[in-house]
Amino acid sequence: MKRARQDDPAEPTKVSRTKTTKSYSHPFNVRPLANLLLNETYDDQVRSDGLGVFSELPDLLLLYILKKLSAKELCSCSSISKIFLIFCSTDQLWEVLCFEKFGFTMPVSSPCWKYTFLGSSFQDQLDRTTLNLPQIYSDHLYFDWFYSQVDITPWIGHDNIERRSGLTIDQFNEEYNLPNKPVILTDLSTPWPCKETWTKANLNSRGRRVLAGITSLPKVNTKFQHYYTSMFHLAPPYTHSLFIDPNNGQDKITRPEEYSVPPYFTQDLFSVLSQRPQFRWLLIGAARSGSCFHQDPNFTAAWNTSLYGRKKFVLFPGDIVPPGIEQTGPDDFVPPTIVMDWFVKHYSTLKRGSFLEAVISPGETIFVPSGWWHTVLNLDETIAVTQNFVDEYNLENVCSYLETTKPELYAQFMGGLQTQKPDFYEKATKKKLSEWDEMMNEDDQGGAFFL
Ligand SMILES: O=C(O)CCC(=O)C(=O)O
Ligand SMILES: [Fe+2]
Repeated sequence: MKRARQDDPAEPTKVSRTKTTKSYSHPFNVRPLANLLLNETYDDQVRSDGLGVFSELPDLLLLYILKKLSAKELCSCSSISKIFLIFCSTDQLWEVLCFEKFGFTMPVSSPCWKYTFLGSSFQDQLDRTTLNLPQIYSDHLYFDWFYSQVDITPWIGHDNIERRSGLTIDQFNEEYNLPNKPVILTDLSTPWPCKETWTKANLNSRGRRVLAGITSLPKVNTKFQHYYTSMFHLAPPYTHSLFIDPNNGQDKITRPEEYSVPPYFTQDLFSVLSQRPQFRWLLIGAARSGSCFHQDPNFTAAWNTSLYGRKKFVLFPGDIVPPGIEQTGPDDFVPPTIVMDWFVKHYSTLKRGSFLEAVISPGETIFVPSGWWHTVLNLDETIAVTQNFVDEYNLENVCSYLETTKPELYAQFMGGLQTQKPDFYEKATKKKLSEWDEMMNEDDQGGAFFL
């Protein structure tokens, strides 16, 4: 969730004299919890007096209760005390109310949810500096706001992923696809019609409807134009993916003919499946939104081309679980839920060079090989296109993943390969035979082997 703009006079941001350190003063005088350690004179009584019996509750629980209130009730609670005013002004409470009130026809009136709900004139009347608000310490109240403000420029300019152009298909396969190594290709999208046609204005003018979802609210069928406006005015933390698939009717905003699959990625072994997993997406994201750490579905590889805006990628090889991720099984991991959260908490603690990172600019394509962990932060408003694919180079990874975790899909895939692409069926099954042979050979050399 990001709302406040740097130039909003109601959201003051102090810039220190040293220029390099910026101090972030929250509009309602909230500080991160850790700062409490620095305040020896802090008087806890302020919180107890302000919240009464509710001061016994942890902040998260109190916010959970306040989330049940209507706008009118929140406004009434705001007048109980200054501390209640601070809690009741938290933007996450107003996000839900805004979507209930406006759906995806949000008026573009304010960079924060509360004032969008109440109308911009209300914001004009409120001068928080005269309220003399007490300081309060809470991560739950502070960080949403902080993520919308924090300087992200130190995260730019450390690119260590190779950039290449003019590669032949053989060169690409030999240098990147076979070794499963990321690369940025700078010359692939030049002839694509979508470079002209997928502008914000043009996509909006196509007047289509999409099934759109936001946070925990149910998906709604809305005009793409409304969805787009709401999303960019009040940016949610995630990149939104809309399927590019003329057959399932989900996304008639774009058509596959508006771009062409770059020659390195045209092998598409999942095409043997009659019902294949979704594999191509239009990605739209506001600045500071993104995709949290993940490995791509079914261990497929992917290419991702930005058409508008810059995208920061951070990648780790499949056998190194990135910091901040708890992995308990192959398909079972808990990523940070907000991309900005990962960048703030983990990115700057990493040793430079111990992972891969780069910013891709419009027109550039990144190859994300099979199994690589990646997270993406949109530095600007972005429109991108991505496809996942299975080719002969990642076939083995995909097969061993499917065999252990999705046996039904595995059986369909093997069946499809056997009838439609027998060479690849052999390739997919040959590896297993040789493993079997190895075991038998080991057995020959003296090990006991029971069937
Ligand atoms: O937000 C992005 O561009 C990354 C998308 C991605 O990694 C994916 O769709 O798997
Ligand atoms: Fe991905």
